[in-house]
Amino acid sequence: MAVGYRVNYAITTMQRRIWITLACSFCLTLTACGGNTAGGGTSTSSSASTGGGGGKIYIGLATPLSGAQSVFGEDQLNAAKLAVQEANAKGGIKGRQVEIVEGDDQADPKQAAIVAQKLVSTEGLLGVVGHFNSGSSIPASATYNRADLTMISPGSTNPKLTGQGFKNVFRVVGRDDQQGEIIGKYAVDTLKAKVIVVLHDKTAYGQGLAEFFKKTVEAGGAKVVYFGGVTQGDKDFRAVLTKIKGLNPDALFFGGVFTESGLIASQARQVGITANFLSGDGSKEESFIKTLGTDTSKVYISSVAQVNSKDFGTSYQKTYQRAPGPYAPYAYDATRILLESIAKAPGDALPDRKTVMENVAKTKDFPGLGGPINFDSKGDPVKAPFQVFVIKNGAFVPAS
Ligand code: ABU
Repeated sequence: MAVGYRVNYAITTMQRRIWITLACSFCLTLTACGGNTAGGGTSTSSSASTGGGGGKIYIGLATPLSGAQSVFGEDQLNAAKLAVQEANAKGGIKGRQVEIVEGDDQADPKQAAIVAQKLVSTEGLLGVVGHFNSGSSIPASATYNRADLTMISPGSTNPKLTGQGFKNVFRVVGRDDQQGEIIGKYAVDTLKAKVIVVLHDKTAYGQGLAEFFKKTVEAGGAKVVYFGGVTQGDKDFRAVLTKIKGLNPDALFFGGVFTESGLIASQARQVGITANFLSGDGSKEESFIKTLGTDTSKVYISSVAQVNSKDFGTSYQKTYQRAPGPYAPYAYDATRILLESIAKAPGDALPDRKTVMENVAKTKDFPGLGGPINFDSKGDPVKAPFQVFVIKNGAFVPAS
């Protein structure tokens, strides 16, 4: 069935991963899900390869697999594995089994650059699903670009990613200029916010989304009375929140991920801020709700549109004994698009990396879980909606 490996190589028997320590500072792993490990998978050749590593096909999955955001990465890995297992069960691609080469970027731009270099150097690797964080995808994309290696991000939403003119870069989610507009309009049009505070985590994603949100609410007539950054990893935001309380805002927006947003939302309540709390897709994670506690009123989170695919949900639940997270369907679709683009090459021979990239660009009405997927000339999906969620009975549900 599906096979894969993690380069930087550590393997647990239980997870059937072979871990070979190459360097302690990064982690790419080859996950074996029933097949052999790939000989030659650590080749330093950056040339496009046909059938390196024993006639298998290798694709990369680059995402945070350890660290605070690993919940996102594991979800994407699970989904990619499902797509690969399905392809392998049907005989593979051009008669070859597919393996996933996992790259753990730890949601860290520096680690992402190292992972990208390792993936580029992996012989026989024909494309990458990833990265997740915009701050990782943007620097990694230049490395992949130099090697004509396709990357399809299942979650990076910063517009800069596809604004660089790279022909190898694609994503299956929308952009933060779109998301910022949706949540910004929700703040002014639906919540009638007039005095707004905007915080962000100083990352490419968080600050970028905060800027798009600010632009939208100001265009809508609201006043942004404070715009500032906080530090990722901090746990106590009460000093800045106490200052913000004195500004008497009616809305507080945070651009960043759940690791900080849950704390900020709950500590805002603790210091007496009663304003609406808004954030983006990086906050749509169950632990945000747990951190927030019982008072989940006046909380509004924009995110990628919820994909309701019964078959995928059932298959994911059966395989992993839990429901898929918001990016699982996107990682599943990104993986299937990559595999289809490899399969499209005529004959039995495997395409080179450039051909895969060209085939991805030609994707036409790919049957994604949320509807047909097409890419524009930048590599953005033609249609990739966002929606606003609230919390009801301990779960995110679309706002009415
Ligand atoms: N889109 C939310 C989190 C991933 C990113 O950094 O874009």
